[in-house]
Amino acid sequence: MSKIALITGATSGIGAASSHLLAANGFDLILTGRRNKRLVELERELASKYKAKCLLLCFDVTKPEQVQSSLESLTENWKAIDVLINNAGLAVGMDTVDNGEIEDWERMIDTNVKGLLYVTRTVTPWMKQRKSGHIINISSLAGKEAYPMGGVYCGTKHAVQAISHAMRIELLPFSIKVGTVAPGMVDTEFSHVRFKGDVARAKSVYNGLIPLSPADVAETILFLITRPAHVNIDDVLIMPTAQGSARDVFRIQ
Ligand code: NDP
Ligand code: 8X3
Repeated sequence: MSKIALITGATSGIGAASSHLLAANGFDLILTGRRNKRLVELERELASKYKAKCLLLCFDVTKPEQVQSSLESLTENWKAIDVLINNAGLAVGMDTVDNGEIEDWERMIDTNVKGLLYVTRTVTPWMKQRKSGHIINISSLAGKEAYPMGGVYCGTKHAVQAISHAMRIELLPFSIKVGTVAPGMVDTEFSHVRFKGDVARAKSVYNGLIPLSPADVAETILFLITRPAHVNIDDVLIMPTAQGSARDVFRIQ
């Protein structure tokens, strides 16, 4: 029988790449995001390339009622989720704490922290009942270190690390694995969102270096979720070769 994986933020970047790789490896997929058109296109592509079985749920992770009612609409078969990938997330704006936009902070905290919690709160009881499951939370290099102008984003990803660690301990009696994947720079729509559609600024982030691709991160996720039952990889920091820390990047001029 195929395993079932639920991926939040499947419409772009790391989530879309993970959807492709998991479909290619025989997973049935619950794909979620706010952009329904993209979900529909993704489902069509995965069906034609890999004959994948997909179920689409279009919801906003920041809205607890939407999260709960969408997930509760799943049939019992689909509720038997083996792998939950909490990937939906974003950075909005770059500024010092005294100048930051409150609306930007709220979007980051609501999506990266509260959204992850809402989804996890609904799915985890189903895993506990079956005494089986694996939760992968997508953190960031920003969950390992802080950098100026990114304080709130870094705070949300530090929260993801802390929440994941606590969940890992809470879920020990249920044989549920919890792991974090913390990437450095990945070339996705991330910078486009962070810089609010400023294409030139978003592109400049990756000037003169080769960033991680979303597929690089997806391969790491696949490795984690295909270890034997007695092995849990708690935490992975994955970086482009050209990046040594949030602020140490080697660029070819
Ligand atoms: P993308 O912008 O390409 O993808 C983000 C995904 O999150 C989209 O599918 C988007 O879907 C979804 N999303 C955002 N807000 C919401 C919401 N309110 N409700 C539901 N879904 C939402 O970026 P990445 O692939 O790079 O980001 C994925 C994760 O990786 C994030 O958690 C990010 O913080 C993390 N990360 C990214 C790094 C990078 O350099 N790119 C590095 C380290 C970590 P939709 O808009 O359709 O809702
Ligand atoms: C994204 C990586 O270094 O821009 O999570 O914060 S970084």
